[in-house]
Amino acid sequence: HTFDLVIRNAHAATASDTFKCDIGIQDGRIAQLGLGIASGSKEIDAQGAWVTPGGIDGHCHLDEPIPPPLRMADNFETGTRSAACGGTTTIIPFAVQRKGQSLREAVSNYHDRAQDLACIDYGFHMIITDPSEQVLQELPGLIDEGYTSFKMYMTYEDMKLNDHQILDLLDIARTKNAMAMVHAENADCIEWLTRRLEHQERISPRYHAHSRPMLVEREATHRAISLSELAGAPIMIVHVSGKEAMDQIRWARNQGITIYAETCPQYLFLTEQDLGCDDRYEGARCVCSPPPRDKNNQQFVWQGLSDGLFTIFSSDHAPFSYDSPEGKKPGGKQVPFRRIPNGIPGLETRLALLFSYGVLDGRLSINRFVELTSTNPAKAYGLHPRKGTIAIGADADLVIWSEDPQTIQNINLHHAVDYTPYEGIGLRAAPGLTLSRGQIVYEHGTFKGAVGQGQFLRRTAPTLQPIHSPGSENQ
Ligand code: DUC
Ligand code: ZN
Ligand code: ZN
Ligand code: ZN
Repeated sequence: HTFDLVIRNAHAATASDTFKCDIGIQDGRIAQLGLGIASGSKEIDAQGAWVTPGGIDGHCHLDEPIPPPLRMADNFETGTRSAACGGTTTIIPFAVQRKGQSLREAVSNYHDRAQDLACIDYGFHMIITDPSEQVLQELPGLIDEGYTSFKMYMTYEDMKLNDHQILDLLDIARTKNAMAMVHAENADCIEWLTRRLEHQERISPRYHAHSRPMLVEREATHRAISLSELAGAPIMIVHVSGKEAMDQIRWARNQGITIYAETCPQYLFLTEQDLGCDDRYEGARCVCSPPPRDKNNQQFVWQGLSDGLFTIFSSDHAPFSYDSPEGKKPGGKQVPFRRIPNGIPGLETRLALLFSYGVLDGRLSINRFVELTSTNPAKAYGLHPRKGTIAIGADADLVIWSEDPQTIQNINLHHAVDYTPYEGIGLRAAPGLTLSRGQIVYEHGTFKGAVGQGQFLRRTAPTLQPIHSPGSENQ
């Protein structure tokens, strides 16, 4: 046989094309595309189903060390297993710098956490929490070694940076051509609102949303844009939740400022009401930051996905079990919203939700779907063209879609979290088979991969084109 594996009768989609073909795979890479190609040692008949590049989740949190009793439910084994079962073949989680720690220590700690456990390929963004003089000197070397992106927080007491610190880091992003990611929420406004709510004894989960309204995101988004403009370095604004933040991004692009933007499933499928309409604690399940907004904002986010305002679509998977002293009930207790760990799981459901409600419901072209979930994250984070496309020479990271109606149920998911915020949502399609470098890692409900098979990806500089106005590209 000529190939290790041939996928016959694929309806392939990339960010720019759709075509019917057979896909010849050799040594983990795509070796030939065409109709009637030679035989493989193994053959899979896709029977005309959609075949897309494996998903790249450019924003997820796994096994981050956090103060006890809290602990993330997913480590690199359960997290990557869940990702693979949802059609994702590459993840870029975060290596968090603790205060006083060098970036080198932070990154090597994460290698230890991932190395023997990851089932799919991975890189690390750094999270910089302490940009001391030594850290500013050390950062360029780490970028050269393939950690070509880092995240900066404008909120969270233990993570937040001030504007001066952000400018120092953006200056390095500019000279080293790294991708700077920004979590844009105004910390002082959130703290002031939180204290006011606490004085009013408004502490149940639903008040989390009241403590961080759109205004605090809008302000920080505009400030992040200003800092980006001042430093002359493009930024990726992560987890954009609705219209007012989107308006700032559109404004920036109309000024000729290159701003990239990410959104996530929670801003399409959840609303503030999911945090509760009364004081019941169940709403803690959907506590994440920024919080989900309202139905109107969901429609604006859909519009931004279709018209090019958004560059990428990621999960922001942050895995805390609900009924757990390590998760949403710290120490076993129902706590005031201030102390509920922020984040929801979503690695496994990201692609099926966007494919069903975006592509099959006619809101997005299949090409735009591929761009948002795979090609653009590959370009933004220096993995393209090895990852993020179907092309000769690219890694054989592929999804064969199955258009069987089904319902999301946590019992069918492969993460270690005890709930999904998307329980009961219907799907028109889901990944039926996932290949990671030519190996089947998921097939019809069952994980087929192997622990430790994932490889660390040394990444290059971003290769996204500058964006100067929404809709001027990506369509
Ligand atoms: N918000 C974050 O900033 N990070 C993790 C999860 C969340 O909700
Ligand atoms: Zn052979
Ligand atoms: Zn964030
Ligand atoms: Zn996050």
